[in-house]
Amino acid sequence: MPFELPELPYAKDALAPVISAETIDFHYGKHHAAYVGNLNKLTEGTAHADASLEDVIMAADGGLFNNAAQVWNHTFYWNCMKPDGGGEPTGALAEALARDFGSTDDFRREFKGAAASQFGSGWAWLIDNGGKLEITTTANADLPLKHGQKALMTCDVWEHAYYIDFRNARPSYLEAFLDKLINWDFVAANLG
Ligand code: MN3
Repeated sequence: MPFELPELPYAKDALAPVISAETIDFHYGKHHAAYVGNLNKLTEGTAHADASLEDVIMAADGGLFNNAAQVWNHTFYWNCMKPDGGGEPTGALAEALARDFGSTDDFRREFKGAAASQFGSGWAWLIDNGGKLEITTTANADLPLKHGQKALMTCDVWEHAYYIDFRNARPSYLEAFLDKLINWDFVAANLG
C-alpha cells in the first residue's frame, strides 16, 4: 500500500490572509506531494513498502529518511494550524508551559527567537522531552522522533513556507503563526 498525501485539515484558502491559498498550492500541492511521491519511488519493492511512516523514519538515512521525515513533518505542521487559531492555551498545556517557560508569553518569545535563528532550512518544535517541555530546532528534514523526543508542535521555517506571503520576513511569519494560526487544541492533545 503506497504512502498517501493526507487531506488538508481545512480548505486551502482557510488560513488566508496569513497563509495564502497560493502558498498552500505550492507547499502542500507541490512540496508535500513531491515528498510523498519520492517516498513511494524509494520504497517500492523494498522491505519499507509496507512499513509505517514512523518505522521508515527510524530505520532510514539519506534520501529515504529525508523524504519520509518531510512527509511526517508537513502532515504534523498542517495540523498545528487552524483558521482563527492563536489565542491562549488552557488546562494542562497552559500549566506545563508556565511550569517550563514561565508563562505562555515567555514560551512564545523563546519559540520565536529559536525559530528565527535556525540557520537555513529547518523546523522549530515544542517537544516533550521526558516530561519537560522544551523548544528545539532541527535542520532540513530532521525531527524529534529520530532523537527519542515527542513532538507537540512545529513550525516550518523553510523559505517555501513563507516566501510568497512574507518574502524574507521570517519573524513576521512566526508572529502570525503563533498569534493567528496555532491550533492549541491539537498541541494539547499531543501532550496527552
Ligand atoms: Mn515545508
